[in-house]
Amino acid sequence: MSSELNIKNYFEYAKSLTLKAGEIFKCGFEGDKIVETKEYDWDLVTDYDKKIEDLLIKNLKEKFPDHEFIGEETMVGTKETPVLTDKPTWIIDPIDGTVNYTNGNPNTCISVALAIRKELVIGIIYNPIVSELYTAIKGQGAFLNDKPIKTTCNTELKKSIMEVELVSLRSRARDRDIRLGRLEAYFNITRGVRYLGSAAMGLAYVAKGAVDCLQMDFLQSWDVAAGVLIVREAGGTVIATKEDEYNVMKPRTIAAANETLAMEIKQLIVDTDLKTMRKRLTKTSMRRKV
Ligand code: 2AM
Ligand code: CA
Ligand code: CA
Ligand code: CA
Repeated sequence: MSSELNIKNYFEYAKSLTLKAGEIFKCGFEGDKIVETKEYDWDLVTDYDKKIEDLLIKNLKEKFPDHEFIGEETMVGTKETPVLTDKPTWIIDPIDGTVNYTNGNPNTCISVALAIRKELVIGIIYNPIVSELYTAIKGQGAFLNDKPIKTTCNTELKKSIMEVELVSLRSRARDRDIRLGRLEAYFNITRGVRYLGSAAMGLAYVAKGAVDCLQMDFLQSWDVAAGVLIVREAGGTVIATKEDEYNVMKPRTIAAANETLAMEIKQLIVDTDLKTMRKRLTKTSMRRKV
């Protein structure tokens, strides 16, 4: 069993290591870097993504040799599907918002989380460019630069600012009309729609109340693990809008907000998706008739 004391030790070490990694992050942000495209020309990776992930994993491994690791750049290289075991597992995104990072846009960060027995117990999101360190230990609240943070208690979508994610519009052509239908609904219903371009920063913004809620699709565990715990510890919830139970290893379609607002988003998604499918069916049958 990992005692509270162990978790505190893991946290203190990971926090100081993340701050150190932040110095490298800043060097790459301000200076020269090698930028490569992955599968698509809008999906980028830099030499700093790899440098930062290597630094984090190498040091954590040395300090905690029996722990497991899931890091974006390591996993993508192996093409394996990451699996969470009962062992303490660090879930790492060395640069979340790499496209912003390469453009000198400060909405980008390092995301580090620890799960023990498949439960998130530590979340750290660090944006070295604006010096924001978001932290959470399970059961102990969420903090921005050591000051407690809370999600908003706004329970009406029509009075909410909503963070969304638009990458899936490009990467998943077959879901395009579903996503566009939802976006139209968000535009019509909410007070405003925002897109930062960093999933982890989006969750951090929900946690500190800079946006009321967030809805995103097709993310990976490393995009969200730290942010999920930080939102929960800030009094909010993260739900799977398609499944009954939220699973950090399958964060396909999620909503984050206070409980009431998250449930309102879930219902809106069900209703809007149904409308889109009906429209799709009508279009298909009209085409057949012509
Ligand atoms: P990344 O920068 O670590 O790749 C951008 O909208 C957000 O979506 C970022 O958090 C980005 O993480 C994430 N994302 C997930 N899948 C992506 C993809 N295939 N291409 C670009 N960004 C992706
Ligand atoms: Ca990436
Ligand atoms: Ca990411
Ligand atoms: Ca990344």
